[in-house]
Amino acid sequence: MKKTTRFKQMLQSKDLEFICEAHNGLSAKIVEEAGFGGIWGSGLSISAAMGVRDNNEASWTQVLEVLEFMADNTKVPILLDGDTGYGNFNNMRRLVAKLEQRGVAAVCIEDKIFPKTNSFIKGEEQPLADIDEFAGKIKAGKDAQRDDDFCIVARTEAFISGWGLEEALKRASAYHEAGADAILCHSKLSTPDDITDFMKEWGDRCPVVIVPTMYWQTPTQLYRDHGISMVIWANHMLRTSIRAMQDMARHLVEHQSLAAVEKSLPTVKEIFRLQGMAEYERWEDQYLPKKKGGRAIILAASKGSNFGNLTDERPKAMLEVEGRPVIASSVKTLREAGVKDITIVTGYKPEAFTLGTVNYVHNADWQATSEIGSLLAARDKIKGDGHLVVAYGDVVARPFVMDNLVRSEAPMTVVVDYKHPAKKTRKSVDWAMVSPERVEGIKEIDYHLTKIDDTIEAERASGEWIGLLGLNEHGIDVLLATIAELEGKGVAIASWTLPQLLSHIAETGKATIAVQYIHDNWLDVDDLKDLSDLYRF
Ligand code: SPV
Ligand code: MG
Repeated sequence: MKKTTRFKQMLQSKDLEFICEAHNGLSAKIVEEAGFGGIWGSGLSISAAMGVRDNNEASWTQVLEVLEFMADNTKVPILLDGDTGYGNFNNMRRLVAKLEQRGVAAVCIEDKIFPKTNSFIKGEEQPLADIDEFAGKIKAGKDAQRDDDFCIVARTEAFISGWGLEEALKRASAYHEAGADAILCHSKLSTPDDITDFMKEWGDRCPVVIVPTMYWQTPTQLYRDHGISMVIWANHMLRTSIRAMQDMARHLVEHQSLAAVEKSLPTVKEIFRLQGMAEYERWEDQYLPKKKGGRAIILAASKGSNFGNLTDERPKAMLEVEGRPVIASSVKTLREAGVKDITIVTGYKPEAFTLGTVNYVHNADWQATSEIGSLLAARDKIKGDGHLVVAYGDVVARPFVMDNLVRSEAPMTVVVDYKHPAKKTRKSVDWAMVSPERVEGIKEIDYHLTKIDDTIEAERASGEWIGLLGLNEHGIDVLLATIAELEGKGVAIASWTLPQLLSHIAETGKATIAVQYIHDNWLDVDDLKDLSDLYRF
């Protein structure tokens, strides 16, 4: 049902209806969630929340901006307190048009002079509008509305300004005749006498709305008994929040601690809920490209043999450059590529690993086993949704390298540097043999790995495997099946290296291992020179 139709129904229903003040998108949501069927866009509260007076200090378009947030954030109708209509008949026409465009169901205008002052401030001193002029304004508004159900509530301030019942009735009749959908009869008395006097004479000529801010002690049944249509709780969200904020601010100044108050507060999660984060997350799932790098296993069991006593207390993956462990760079790059579930396999000095946001698995047999032994220590993490990255703990690559790897569609993918110079200090290099032979400048060729071997001569190799392997769900199945098959044959698979296993898979044709070529943009940390390179990386 349209908000306008709903509001009109509320006005016209036989039941006494209640709407409650809100002054921004959040309070509007809170009012709606509490169960109110409608919202009062209070001029007093909206201006106060802006830090200005209820004297039309905020421009009408500024008020409109607030109303738009309120309407966007709720499904129940909003009755805007439109003050005097912010000008004459012409301003009223434009106001109604804009309110309809922004999803506001109804507007209430009061018979005072622009710029107005709040009714509870020197009410007697505020001149009333000329009756005919105000009736013309109502007509103009009714003629401007495009939606038949948009409502205009005409508010008379006859009691507020001290004119009394006769004037109130005269004005209400004129406004009703001009087309107003309801009359708001306002009073500043602490008793409901103005209202009950009015209702006795007015009868059921058209719906009557009241604002019992001052006669707050009146039992609600009295309004029913007098045939009132709608009650507006006009400022109670604002006043509640003022008290809560004052108390909290004073407490924090005084105690400089959250300890005594935290438990009394809504959680930060509750803020997120009110902001509709659940909806955002559904949209994220629907519209953001799915990052495939679901999980990563980083093999970091080895000590590192070229660092002398630097590795007495920690493995090379935990050596620090500028206060940051080597492996933290890999973790950061993985995260940036969307890989959230990261497991580090430790061996040597597991207690040295202090990164907080990753999982750890320990390969207790790290000295007797090799890379596959470490990988199998994290066996539970191999299978799962989406992509798996297997990385050496001492390899650092630029984010785009990792990004391309997790986006690969191939069952298995390795990253190969096509001309990384073999470093003299290193005992072995994982030379990759790739087919077909690389053609400079052409990207569309599907290169695949035939072998990784550290015994062939550099000149024969297509490049160097940099220690990054990506697998999709099919690739993971092949990897696990291959391991199971080898274990079944009694092969001591735990002592195999990753290159051995990848070569076996390539050679037996169990899966095609795609090659992503890069040049530079990565390094592995084998010695002190590498560490200083990482400093500049
Ligand atoms: C408002 O809420 O801004 C009103 C009601 O106009 S009153 O403050 O009672 O005038
Ligand atoms: Mg007001």
